[in-house]
Amino acid sequence: MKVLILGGDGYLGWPTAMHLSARGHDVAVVDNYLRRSLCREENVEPLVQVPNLHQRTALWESVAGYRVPVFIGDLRQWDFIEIVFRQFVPDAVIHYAEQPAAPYSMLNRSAATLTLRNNLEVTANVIFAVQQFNPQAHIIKLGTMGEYGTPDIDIEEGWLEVEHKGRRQKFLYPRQAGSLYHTTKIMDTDLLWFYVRTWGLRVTDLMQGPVYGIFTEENRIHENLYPFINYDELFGTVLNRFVIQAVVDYPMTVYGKGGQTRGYLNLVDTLNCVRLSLETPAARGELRILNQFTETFSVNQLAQKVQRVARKLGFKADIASVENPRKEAEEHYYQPAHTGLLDLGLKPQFLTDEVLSEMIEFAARHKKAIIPEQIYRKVCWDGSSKSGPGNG
Ligand code: USQ
Repeated sequence: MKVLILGGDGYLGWPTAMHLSARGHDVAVVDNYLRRSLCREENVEPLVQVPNLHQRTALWESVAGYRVPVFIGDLRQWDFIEIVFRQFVPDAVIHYAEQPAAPYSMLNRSAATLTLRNNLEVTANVIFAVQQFNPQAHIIKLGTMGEYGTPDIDIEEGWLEVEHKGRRQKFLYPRQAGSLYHTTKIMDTDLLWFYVRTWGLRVTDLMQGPVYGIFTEENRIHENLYPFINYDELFGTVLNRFVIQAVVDYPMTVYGKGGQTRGYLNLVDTLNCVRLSLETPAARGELRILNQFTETFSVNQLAQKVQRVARKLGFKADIASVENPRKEAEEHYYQPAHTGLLDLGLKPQFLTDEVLSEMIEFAARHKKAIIPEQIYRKVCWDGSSKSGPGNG
């Protein structure tokens, strides 16, 4: 298939580009380096320096033989997205092109409006471009488990059958996000659902949990093919952060009581989930929603797992309970369904001691690059944070 990956520079976008091209798909990548520039603005660095997309695609072609064309530009600009879709009419669009970080979206007013504008306008442009250039194309959109929040009832896979005064109908499962970023994902889902109903688009919305991991089959060939690994409070996800904290003797930052439970998955499983969704597309006029995670853990359980494995490797790996900068339930019910991707054939890569050891050993080899000041800056979600250049 001709697959256009939007957000091809990111933690998930670049590994997906390699994975799909290595499996025979004809892939092109698009990015405007938004995440790189936000990290620079906020003075945060990834664990390993990541070559730009032109350099990475040239390297990928030289080591693996697959050519991946690159488009650099802003998908909010119609002129740009039009050029991309004219030059590379896709059979499928994988849409990762969003400001992806919940804490960044809560930093200040300008970070909030950037997140809103970027995420919603790009999704709207993607919808219009697909409708204009290939209405048959399958849109695979990265949503988030955070759209559901942490309700006190079981979470279904996208939809809920409601009985009201003797009549029944299926609706989108109630959504109540915990950050502005997660709220933009709800709005994305609503936009897509509207155009699925109105224009008969073909959409898969993947409700993904926090992803961890560094290695994929493809990036083991060369270290310049590794993805971004952020460990700072704004852009890093919890397990990657704990691994990096453990190797620099920074007590693992469990926020509050640590009972916050989420559905996690390995980076390798993200790739397999996206590929399985691509190769068995949604029907025309269908919004297919799949909950994309393989295991649930509380933050305490994650910290304890990292501690156990890191101690075997000789690290102190202490755990601290720090003041929670976020507004979230710290103890709650969590029972989300996740059978759709297993039915499509997903064989999960669980969080084993071996997986953790390999991550910890990798972080230890890059220990010199870790800047402890980036780890906890307390961006308070209660509206009291004033940090950042765009607070005006
Ligand atoms: N947490 C800690 N200590 C830390 C960092 C996080 O206790 O040092 C806690 C958070 O408070 C939260 C949980 O760990 O309860 C997960 O936090 P996270 O930063 O790993 O994940 P989150 O901000 O929710 O966002 C990430 C991705 C986002 C994706 C989402 C899936 O950045 O793109 O949509 O995971 S989900 O969480 O299911 O909504």
